[in-house]
Amino acid sequence: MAITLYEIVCADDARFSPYAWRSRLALAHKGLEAEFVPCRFTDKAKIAFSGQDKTPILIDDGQVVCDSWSIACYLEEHYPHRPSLFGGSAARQLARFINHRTDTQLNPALFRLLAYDIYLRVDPVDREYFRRTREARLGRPLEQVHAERDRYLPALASALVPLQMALGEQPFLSGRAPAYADYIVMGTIQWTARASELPVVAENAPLYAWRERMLDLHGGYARTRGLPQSQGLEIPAG
Ligand SMILES: N[C@@H](CCC(=O)N[C@@H](CS)C(=O)NCC(=O)O)C(=O)O
Repeated sequence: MAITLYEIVCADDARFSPYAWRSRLALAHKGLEAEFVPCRFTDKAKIAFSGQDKTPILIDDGQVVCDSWSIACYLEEHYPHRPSLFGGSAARQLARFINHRTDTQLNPALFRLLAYDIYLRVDPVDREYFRRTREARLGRPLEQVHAERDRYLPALASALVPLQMALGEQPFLSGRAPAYADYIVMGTIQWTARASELPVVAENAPLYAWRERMLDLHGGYARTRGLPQSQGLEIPAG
């Protein structure tokens, strides 16, 4: 039975969820095909079967797995003969650290810069929900956060420093070959690229060269999949 992944989409069908991109890249790494089911933020009834209200959600052989980290662990355990996502238990624990660091430092630093762009890109039916929940999180109106964005750039630059340093020394965060830690951070890069025009990655930085390598992986998966409908090169939903 085919694997299914539920994920949030923009109004133009672009796939921009940083967490769903982690799962997409984990599936590609394992060489697993999947069907991708688009969800709006307010499509809570559509995902109620999962017993919680967030995506990504993976369904495989009747098993429902929520949360991108749990999905990665599930894929690693259930598809052990395919390329390893972590490369051993110590590497898995380090990837977990990268997961926490990205969720608590990098993504929040970026979210303040992206929030208003995302608001403009989500489906119109999601706008009131997105504004209400995100303004509660940010503590002020989206327009105000947008107007103040220059003030948030130093925090983003500082969250990127350890990534730039690591990638100046090795081709991937995981060393010579990409693994799940790379997919965690690439999810964030895809989120930015698909939801905004924000130039997060300067062209001459190690992060830029890494992103190019990441975009090329798995037959150019991150370059060609999940694009807005108007730019879809091949399988628009996949
Ligand atoms: N820890 C979760 C976070 C998932 C998450 O926050 N997903 C967002 C989409 S990117 C969501 O479903 N939000 C629904 C909402 O805000 O109502 C993971 O790693 O999968």
